[in-house]
Amino acid sequence: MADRRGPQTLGQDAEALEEETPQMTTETASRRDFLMLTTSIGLASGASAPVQAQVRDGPAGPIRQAPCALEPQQNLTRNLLELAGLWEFQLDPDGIGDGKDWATKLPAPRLIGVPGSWNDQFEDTRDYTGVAWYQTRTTLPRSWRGQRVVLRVGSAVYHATVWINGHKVGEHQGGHLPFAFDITALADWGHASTITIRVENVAMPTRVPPAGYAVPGHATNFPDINYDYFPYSGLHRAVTLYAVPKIHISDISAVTAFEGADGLVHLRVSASEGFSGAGSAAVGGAKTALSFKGGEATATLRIPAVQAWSPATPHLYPLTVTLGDAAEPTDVYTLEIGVRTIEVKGDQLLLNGQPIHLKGAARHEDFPINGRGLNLPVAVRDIQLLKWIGGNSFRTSHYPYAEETMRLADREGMLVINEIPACKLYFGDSDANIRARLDQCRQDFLELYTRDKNHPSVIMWCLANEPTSNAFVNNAGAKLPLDDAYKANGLAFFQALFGYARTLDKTRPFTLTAMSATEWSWADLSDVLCINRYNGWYSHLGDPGSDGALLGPELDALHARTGKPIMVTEFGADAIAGVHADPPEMWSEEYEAELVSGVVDACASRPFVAGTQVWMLCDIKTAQATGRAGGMNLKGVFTRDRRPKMAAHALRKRWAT
Ligand code: BDP
Repeated sequence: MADRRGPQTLGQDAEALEEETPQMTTETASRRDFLMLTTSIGLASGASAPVQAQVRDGPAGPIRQAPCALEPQQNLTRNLLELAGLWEFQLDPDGIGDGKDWATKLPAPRLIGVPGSWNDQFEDTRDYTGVAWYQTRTTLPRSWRGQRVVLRVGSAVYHATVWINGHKVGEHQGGHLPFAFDITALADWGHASTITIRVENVAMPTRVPPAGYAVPGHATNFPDINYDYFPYSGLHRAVTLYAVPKIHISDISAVTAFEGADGLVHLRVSASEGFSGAGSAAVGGAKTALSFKGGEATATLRIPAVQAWSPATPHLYPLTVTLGDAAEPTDVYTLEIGVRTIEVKGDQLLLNGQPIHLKGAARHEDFPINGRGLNLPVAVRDIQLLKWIGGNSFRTSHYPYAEETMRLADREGMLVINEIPACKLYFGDSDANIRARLDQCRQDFLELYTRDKNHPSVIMWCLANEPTSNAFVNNAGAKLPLDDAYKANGLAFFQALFGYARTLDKTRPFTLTAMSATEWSWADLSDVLCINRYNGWYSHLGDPGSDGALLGPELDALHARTGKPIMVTEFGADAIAGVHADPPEMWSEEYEAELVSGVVDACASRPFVAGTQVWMLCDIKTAQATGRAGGMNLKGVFTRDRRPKMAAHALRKRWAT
């Protein structure tokens, strides 16, 4: 049953929240959440938590977590085998597979494309979010023997359990981020290995994004979720096996700065096995020796007459780190970096010391049939569409995007607001639920930061989208008034989350995006205030000019109160491509174009507005709902098949010319 107890205070200060270990609870799971009882996730994360998934009962020696800081690469010392293709697949709606050893062999599988969401691949899986099993077989090449062999999953939404040859190696919770296990101890040389991954995406109030907290009988969506994108499920990104030398580079952090015309690269490298010994690093003609002690080495490299990274000149430098002797390296890894700085000064966001205005869109990873599965041509095309409208930026609404997209953004000079999956957080249920969500948010940020910290395109982290102040709806559909405990819960939560995130990254600003009813005490923790506004759509119906007209004074007041830079990170209207009306009517292309133009003009005349990002780049699939024609959110300025609507032309006129 969903928890309907009123808001409770978490304890007033964030520290108390930070220190106690959050507990996953079954208390609030709804009936269909029976899985909670069988999977028993038992989170254990926090400021000092290990980065990756938990490790379970591998029998043949220790199964070790593998860091996901470095995307696997094929080079002189490393090998990479991607397991994309047709996998065996079986739904398990009754949760019987564990007891019947499906990890060894699925009894009645069909074939499925990986990567890809399962939902649109079959008729009976469209709205299914329960347990499903994936299985494939491959043979490890003999040449990998003696190396560390790692299995890495790029994204499994939402909870995954992994087996090799029937031995459980670990679990991971939270979609959209990679996790990996060192499976060397289980490698069966000379025989085919069976890899099994059980995935489920059941909506629960203890998950992020949370779902299932609305009062029963008042479901507003089908499937019943509380966020506005389809709950696509499955193996969404590459599953890879890779081999690295026993002593290998496990992490690289490169923080850049300028000194006169030179670029500085402050480097921290981690190596496995507590390696102590020599290495080297090279970037942009600069070279340095590295001296490892206990697996760590630091150095600063100076690139003379550096070319700074920016949207206009997205110059990237290959940074190569070597372990051991450069002529006969133990391990080598090459990473592309950009030299740039980002900071907030007064009411300005400064890139390389100069005020920058972000123009662009929020997006989704969404395309027919693939669902949320990796689709490289679409990822490439979307950045071209952003450039076509004159954009220089996007937000990874509402979850981390594929690593390939982040590399594309670096190369194409896109400024990225990188968001964890904390969409529509809620603070009105039990302490235990709120703590479980905080725990997951911290884990998500830790994993995202670890994965994306070296991308020059990432200029800001977004720790939540539209935490809800007004979503607790009673059976009559009325919104319940907020009480002080609810507000205090939210504030303690965000103090803990922002505080934790700021200990990891001291070089980038943080934000959350605030809807009109989000508590200002929460949003004010941001370095750049980000607001989402839908005047002319959810209010002021039929008046497309209202958003721009109302935003102007609101922005001025916000600026006067806080003195911070402000971004409008969402605004828009649904438009059915091909529907026209004069005078403009809701759902017509003219209405969307007029609304969007009004907001862009209101922002353009205010120098403290650091960015304007339309909601959204392309139409997306979402849950079925009143107001979601065809199960779609149609606020794209391009259609789902990437054709421009009038609003895209209006933006192009303003931004690209
Ligand atoms: C905002 C949300 C976004 C929705 C959008 C909308 O951040 O996820 O899709 O509104 O309603 O509230 O279209």
